Amino acid sequence: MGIWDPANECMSREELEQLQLERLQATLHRAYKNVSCYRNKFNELKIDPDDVQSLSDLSKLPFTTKDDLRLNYPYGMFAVPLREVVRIHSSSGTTGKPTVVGYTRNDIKTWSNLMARVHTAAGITHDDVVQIAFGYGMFTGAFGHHYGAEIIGASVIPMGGGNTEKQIMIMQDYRSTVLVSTPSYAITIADRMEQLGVDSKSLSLKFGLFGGEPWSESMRTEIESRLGISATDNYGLSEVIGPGVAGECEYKCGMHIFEDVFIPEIIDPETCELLPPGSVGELVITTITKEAFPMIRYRTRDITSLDYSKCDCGRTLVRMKKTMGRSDDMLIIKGVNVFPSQIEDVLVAIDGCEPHYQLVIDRKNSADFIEIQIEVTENIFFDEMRLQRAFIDKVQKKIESVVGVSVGIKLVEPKSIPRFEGKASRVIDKRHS
Ligand code: DLL
Repeated sequence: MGIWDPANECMSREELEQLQLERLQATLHRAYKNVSCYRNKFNELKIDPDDVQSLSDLSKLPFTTKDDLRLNYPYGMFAVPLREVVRIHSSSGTTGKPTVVGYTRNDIKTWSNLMARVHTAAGITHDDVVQIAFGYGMFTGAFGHHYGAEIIGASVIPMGGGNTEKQIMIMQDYRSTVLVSTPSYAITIADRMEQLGVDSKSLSLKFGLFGGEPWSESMRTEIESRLGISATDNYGLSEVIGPGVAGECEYKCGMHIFEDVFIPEIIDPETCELLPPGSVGELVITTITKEAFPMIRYRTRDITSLDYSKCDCGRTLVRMKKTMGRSDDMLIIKGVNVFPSQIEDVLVAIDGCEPHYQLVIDRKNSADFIEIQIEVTENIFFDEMRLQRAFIDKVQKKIESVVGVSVGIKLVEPKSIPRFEGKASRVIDKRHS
């Protein structure tokens, strides 16, 4: 498969590090000069941008967090005057004010180029018809994918999120070859197709580019077989650029991070210490080419690890593993750390479980208790009690062996768990209500 930007995606590590250092130094100077939040933080630690003489000096710099963005709402983190900003997006904060991000004309070019890399790595070419099923609006997902697909010359259908039946009709009539959405929406579409009696083989669909939320390998297998496509993962976040930070190639062995534009680090989320290559921890990203909204050591809260080994696709860029989820989504059940994605991975692989589930956390006799509500296929739901009991036992044992805490299982009727058109929200925590 092709590589969109071989000069930047296949550099030797030595060349790449030299480029990163030059770009980092330029970014630090610009941020220090133009953004008071960075200037104040650097001054407090008595750090001058000139103190960064090597990439390893990056670890001396302070982190940037979502709180910094909130405190500087709306435009305080911008490094250019508003007249140079051509686009504003914001992230979907669940509490308080959203965070606002800006792009100059050059930033939009950078973003489009990054997204062209994501699409090319996933196998998309100018012959494809790309149906974007993300909401166009403040969310960065739709615009980013739209620009990338358009730049490589594919035919873009800006369908937007939701309206599942229409999505399917457009897929049939316009012969879409690529679906871009969240993985959970891909499942919603597959379900609806099944209900409508639409066979995926009758469609022209070949590829799915999914991102915006964690999803397990089992979910990938499920989506690939139900939609008859090759599904790749792509990652990003609005604070850093939107989608386009990293994407999988055809080998699907981690998402290549575009290191000529972003420097990734992995830290221990508790101690904030930098961890050695290969360790699992929180991803921290520094942008090194962005003009309007440079981010220095932004704490993403996403838990992953980095793999520097060679990839057969020819890209020399480091790969990040599928994220386990965000450190703030991690559940602490009886003192044990549990990621919803671990539970999903087990569930989706079990025959008879639908990929629709909800985790309800509560306190029972003053101890944490997690109940997993799982939608099951019709035949299991209506099976006799004895068989249902055996099924529950099997699921319970499998999950407990993976997460290491006891869990309760409740089978629920087909189609009773909410479906998602955007990012899924599967955890109901009743402990503090
Ligand atoms: O979700 C950007 C995006 C859109 C990426 C479409 C990929 C596709 P935000 O709304 O700011 O931006 O949310 C960012 O979503 O910190 C992760 O926790 C999560 N996330 C995004 N992509 C993935 C992924 C967009 N592939 C937050 N796997 C991030 C796991 C993901 N989590």
